[in-house]
Amino acid sequence: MSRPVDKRVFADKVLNDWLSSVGLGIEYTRADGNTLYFVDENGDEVPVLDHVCGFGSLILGHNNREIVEHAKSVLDRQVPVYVQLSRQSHADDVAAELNAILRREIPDGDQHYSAIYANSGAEAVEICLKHAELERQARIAALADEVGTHIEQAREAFRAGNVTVADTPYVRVERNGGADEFESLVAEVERRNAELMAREPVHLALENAFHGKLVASIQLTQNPHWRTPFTALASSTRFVRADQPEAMKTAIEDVRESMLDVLVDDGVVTVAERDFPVIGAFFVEPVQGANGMRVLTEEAAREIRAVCDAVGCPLVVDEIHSGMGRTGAFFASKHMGLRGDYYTLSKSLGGGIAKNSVVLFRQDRFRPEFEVIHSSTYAKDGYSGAIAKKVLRMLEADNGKAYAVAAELGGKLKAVLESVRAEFPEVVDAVNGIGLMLALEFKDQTNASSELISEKARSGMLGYVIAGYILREHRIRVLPLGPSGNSVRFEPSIFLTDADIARTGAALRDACTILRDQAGHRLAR
Ligand code: 5B6
Repeated sequence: MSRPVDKRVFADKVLNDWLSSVGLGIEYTRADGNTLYFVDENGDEVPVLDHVCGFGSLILGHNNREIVEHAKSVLDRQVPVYVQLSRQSHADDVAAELNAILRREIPDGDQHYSAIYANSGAEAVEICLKHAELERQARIAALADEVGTHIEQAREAFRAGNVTVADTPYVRVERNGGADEFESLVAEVERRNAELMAREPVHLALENAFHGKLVASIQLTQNPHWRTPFTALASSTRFVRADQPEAMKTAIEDVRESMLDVLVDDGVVTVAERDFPVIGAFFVEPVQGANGMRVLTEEAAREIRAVCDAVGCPLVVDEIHSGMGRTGAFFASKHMGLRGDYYTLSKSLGGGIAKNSVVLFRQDRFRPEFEVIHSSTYAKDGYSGAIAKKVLRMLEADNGKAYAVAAELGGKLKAVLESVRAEFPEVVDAVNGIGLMLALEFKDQTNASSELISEKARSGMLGYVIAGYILREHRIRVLPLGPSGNSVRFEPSIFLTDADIARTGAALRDACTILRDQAGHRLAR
C-alpha cells in the first residue's frame, strides 16, 4: 500500500518551513479591509491587523466590498474578458483617466502619454527596457546613417583627388599614399563602429533599487543575492547614489562610448568622435520601498532629470509601489516634481482582486510600432480593465478624498513611529517614508549582548523574528525591509483606524523594549 503524500511538499516547501520557523507560517482564511483572519486550534477566527497589505497593493483594502460587488456585476453581465486584437474601450478609458491625473499632478504642457498594458510590475519594467532599446536603436541608426553619408562624401572627395588622409589617433592606417589608404581607414572605422553597435546598453538606477525579479528587470534590482546569479542573461546596470550628483556624472563618464565619424576638413580626411547612445534608460522609484521607504529629494529629482536630458535617455519613473495614491498624491513623483518620460503603475491598479500593470509613454518618445512588437495574451483583459476603471473612480471621488485620507492617516502613523523613536533612541535609528508608505529603521544589532539577537541580526533574520513576535503577541502583521532587513514596513490601506494606529504604537514599544533590554529570550518561540 502506498503511503499518502504530504501535499505541502509541492509548493514552496522550503519557504513555508522557514516562515514557520520565524512564526510567520500562518494560513489566513479570510481578509476584509485592513484585517486578515486565521482560525486557531480551538476553531476560533482570530483577526490580525495587516500592515503589509499585499506589499502595498491594497490601498482600498482586502476584498473591498464596492470593488467586489463591481467585479460580480462585471462577471454577471458577461463582459468579454479575453478578446485580443479587437477594440477594447476600457483600455482607452483607463489611459484617459491616467492622463488626466498625470496632467493635474505633473503638468507637462499639452503632452499626452500612450499606454501599454501588462500583467505584473516586473513585466511593465521590462516593457520599459524594450521600448528604451527601440528608442536607442533608432538613435544609433540615425547616427550610423549620418556617418555613412560622411564616409561617402569623403570617398568622393578622395577619388576626385581633392583631399589627403591625415594621421589620426583613432585608427592606425598603413601609409603608402595609395587609394587603399583611404579604404583601409574606412574599413577600420566601420569595423570599430559595428562592434560598438552590437554591444548591449547600460542602464542607470539608484543604489538599493527594486524594479522586479524577471530576467532583465532583476538587473535593475540591486540586491546582489537576487541579481548576480543572472548577470550573464541581460544588460547590466550602473547603480548611482541619489544624493551624490558628482558620482552620477562620474558614472556617465565611465560608460561613455564614441562612434567614429569620417570628416573632410580643409582638404584633409580626419576621424572624429561622436557621442554614442550607450545608456538605455534611467530607472527611478520616487519612494524606494526596498531601500527602507526612502523618499527622493527635490534636488535629486532635478539632478536625475538633468542627467537624462544631457544623455538623451528616457527617465523611467517606477510608481509600481508608490503610485495609486498611498503617498497622498496619485503619483508620488508629484511630491518632488520628478517628471518622467515613462511611468509604470501596478499593484493597487488591480483593486486587490486582479493582476494588472501599465506603462505610460510620453508622446514625443513613444514609438507606435511597439503596440505590435510587444504583446501578452493576458494583458489589457476586460476583467482587470473594468476593475482598474472602478479603482480610479473610487480614488478620484470627492476631489481625491482618498489621497487626503492617505496623507492624514500616514501623518498620524508617522507621528506614532516618531514617538517610538524618541522613546527608544538607543534602538530606533530613523523613521522613513511618506503617507502610507512608512518604515521604522532599527539600529544595527549585530554586536548585541543578547546572543539570540546578535545571531539573528548577523544572519539577516532579526527583522523576521521581530515580525513573528509582533504577530504572535499583538496580532499585527508587519514584515522587514531595507538592504539589511533592519526596517519594518507599514503600507496599510486607507481604512486604517486611529485604534489600529494606537495598537501599532503599543506593539512597537513592546518590541523596542525587548531590544533595549536585550531580552532575546522573549523573541524565542
Ligand atoms: O509585480 P512585481 O512583483 O513583478 O513588481 C515588481 C516591482 C515592484 C516594485 O515595488 C517596484 C518599485 N518595481 C517593480 C514590486 N515590489 C515587490 C517587492 N518585493 C519585496 C520587497 C519590496 O520592497 C518590494 C520582497 N522582499 C523580500 C522577498 C520577496 C519580495
